Amino acid sequence: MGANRGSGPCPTHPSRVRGFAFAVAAGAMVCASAAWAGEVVDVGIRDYRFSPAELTIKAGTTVRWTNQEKRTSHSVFFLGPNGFESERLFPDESFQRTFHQPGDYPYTCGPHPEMKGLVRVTD
Ligand SMILES: [Cu+2]
Repeated sequence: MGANRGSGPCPTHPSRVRGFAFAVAAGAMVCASAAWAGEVVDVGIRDYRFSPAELTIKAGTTVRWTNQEKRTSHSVFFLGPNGFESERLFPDESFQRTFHQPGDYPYTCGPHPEMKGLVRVTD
């Protein structure tokens, strides 16, 4: 039972229709509807970089990654024991995750491990 338990994607608010599948695969999760009212922060993906690569947000905030490339697909791949990978994002597609638990959430891109990002969640 890690500290990040319960901070996975919200199963009742999937960012994409097919997102439900990995939400279930990620295991038991807490999904507070109130969190949906939280702020949404955008992270762009272009030129093989997450922009901004590092982000500090308050718990309850949703981060939305959008692929802004012309033709390259990427994913958002969270590392660590509760890690999981988003589906592949093609240009103009996005993925979002609401962070309920404070902590550091390092991530990379499945097909491009040289891409690095970090979401820091505070109280
Ligand atoms: Cu990538």
